[in-house]
Amino acid sequence: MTTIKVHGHPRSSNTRRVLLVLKEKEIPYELITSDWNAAEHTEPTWLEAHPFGLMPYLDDNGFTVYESRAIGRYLAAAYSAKGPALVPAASAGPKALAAFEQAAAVEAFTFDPLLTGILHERFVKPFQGGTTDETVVAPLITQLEAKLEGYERILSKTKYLAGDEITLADLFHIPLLSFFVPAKLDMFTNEDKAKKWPHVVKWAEGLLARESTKATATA
Ligand SMILES: N[C@@H](CCC(=O)N[C@@H](CS)C(=O)NCC(=O)O)C(=O)O
Repeated sequence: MTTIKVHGHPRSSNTRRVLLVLKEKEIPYELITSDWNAAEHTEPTWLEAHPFGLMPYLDDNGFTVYESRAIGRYLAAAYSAKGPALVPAASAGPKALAAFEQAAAVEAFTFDPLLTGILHERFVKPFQGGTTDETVVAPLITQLEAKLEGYERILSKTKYLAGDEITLADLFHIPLLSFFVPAKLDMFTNEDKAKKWPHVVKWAEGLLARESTKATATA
């Protein structure tokens, strides 16, 4: 078997999402680190595999796929016999699939945009020589905290977002959950806040303590 190649960067959260799935499923892989400063991801050969010129993409013996969440789903389907399933089996039926897809959609369309907006202000802008605009951050934090109340309603009933087994929907949160402490987001550390969503705190701490999380951490 040819080793799976991930073209991306260890500091790219979207690359990390893919590496986490590979680690969880114990699939051997090689990370081919792109030259981010030289914008290698915009070169013609890269665009052959990723038409939008972003990281990461995966090469499985000549088959290429991009978009971190699509890559995760590909790995779960192509390597279903290896490691934990991470998605409901077809035999589990449409209701199990719906539970998984709704959890995955919450991550992609609610959690990710809010965190991306906050991290853009608190990390990307200062890195690019600009300054954080806290008037942009404040409403995003308010929205995120309101969403954590929704997460609490889910996680007070089931251990993970789509039931009592971990799925891709949980794992997909890890790259941006890892930024809560460095981005000074205190929802899990401020006692008054944390007591509003104790099950979310436990879930997040559990995800951040996983071996796959530690193995893919860069700092
Ligand atoms: N939705 C895409 C997002 C990919 C993405 O934005 N990757 C970032 C790195 S984390 C990137 O390539 N940035 C380089 C750029 O914007 O030029 C995915 O999930 O793979």
